[in-house]
Amino acid sequence: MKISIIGSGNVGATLAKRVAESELADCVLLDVVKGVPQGKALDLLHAAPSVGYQKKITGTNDYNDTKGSDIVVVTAGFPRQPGMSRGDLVKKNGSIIKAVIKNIKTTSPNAILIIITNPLDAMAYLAYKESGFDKSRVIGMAGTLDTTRFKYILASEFGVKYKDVETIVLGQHGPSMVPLLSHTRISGKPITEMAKKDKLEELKNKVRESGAKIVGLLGKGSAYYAPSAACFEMIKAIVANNDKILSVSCLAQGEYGISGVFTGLPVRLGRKGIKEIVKLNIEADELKALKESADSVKEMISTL
Ligand code: TXD
Repeated sequence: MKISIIGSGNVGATLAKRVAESELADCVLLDVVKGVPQGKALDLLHAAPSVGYQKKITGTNDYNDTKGSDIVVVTAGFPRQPGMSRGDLVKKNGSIIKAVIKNIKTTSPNAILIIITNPLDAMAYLAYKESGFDKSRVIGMAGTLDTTRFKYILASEFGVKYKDVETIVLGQHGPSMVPLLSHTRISGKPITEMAKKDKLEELKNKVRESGAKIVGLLGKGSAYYAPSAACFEMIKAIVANNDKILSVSCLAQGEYGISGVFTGLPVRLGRKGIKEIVKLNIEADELKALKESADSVKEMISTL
C-alpha cells in the first residue's frame, strides 16, 4: 500500500510518523518547499532502526514520486493564526487545493483523497469538484477530530476512561459543529440524564472552541497531534474495511435533508472509500442545527 501526504508541515509530517510507525504503507511526503520533505523523510528513516519499522519513506517536490498512491492526504495550505477563523483561509488555500488536485488526478487517478486543509468542508468540496472523482473517494477529515476532542472533554468531566465515552460530532468543522447529545453515553448511560442543560451547553461549547484554544496557546500555527491521529484513525478504518462509524466530511445528496454540500456526517469507511452514509435517529433540534451548519458551508462555498 502507498500513502502520499501533500504538505510536509506539522500535520503532514506527524501523520507520516504515525504511518511509518504503523508499518501500514510506504509513505511519500511532498511539499513545494525544497529540502523540507526530503529532510523530514530522512529524519524518519534515521529513526527506523530504533523504532523497528521497515517501510519505504520518500521526501520529494515531484508529483511523479506519488504515482499510483492508494490514499492521498492533502494537508497543503496555511494554518490559521490567533484571531483568524478557519473561513479566513478560503481564498488562499482554495488556490493551493486547485493546484494540488490538478497534479493528483493525473498521478493517482484511483486514489482515495482525504482532505485536511482548512476551511475543511469547503476545501473538500473544492477537491471533489476539481478532481472529478466519485463522491465515495473524496473525504474530509474533521468530524473524527471533533469527536475525539469531545470524548476527551467528556471523559475528563465525568471522570471515566475514554473507552467508556460513546459520542459523535457532526456538521461543519467550525463554530456550528453539532455534538450529538442524543448519541452520547457515559459508561452506557445517556448524557442527558447525567447533566443539566447549562452544563451540556458548556460542554458543547468547549469542543467547538477546542481548535481556537490551541491556536491561542501555540501563538503560531494550529493543532497537529490530534488532527494527525484522527486522520490515521480514518486510514485504519479504510484499510481494515470494518464497519466502524466515523464522522467525516462528505457530499450529502439528500441525507439528513442536506444536499449539494460537504459536511460532517456519520459514515462507514472501507477499501473503496465511503461505503455508506449512516442514518442515525437524531432529535429534531439536532437535525435543525445540522441543516443550519450545512447552510453555513454553502455560504462559504459560494465565495470560492
Ligand atoms: O481538522 C482539520 N481538518 C484540521 C485542519 C486540523 C488541523 C490543521 N488543519 C489545517 O491543515 C490547517 O488549517 C492548514 O490549512 C492545514 C495544514 O496545517 P499544518 O499545521 O500542517 O500547517 P503547516 O505546518 O504550515 O504545513 C503546511 C504545509 C507547509 O509545509 C507548506 O510548505 C505546504 O503545506 N504547502 C504546500 N505543499 C504542497 N503544495 C502546495 N501548493 C503547498 N502550499 C503550501
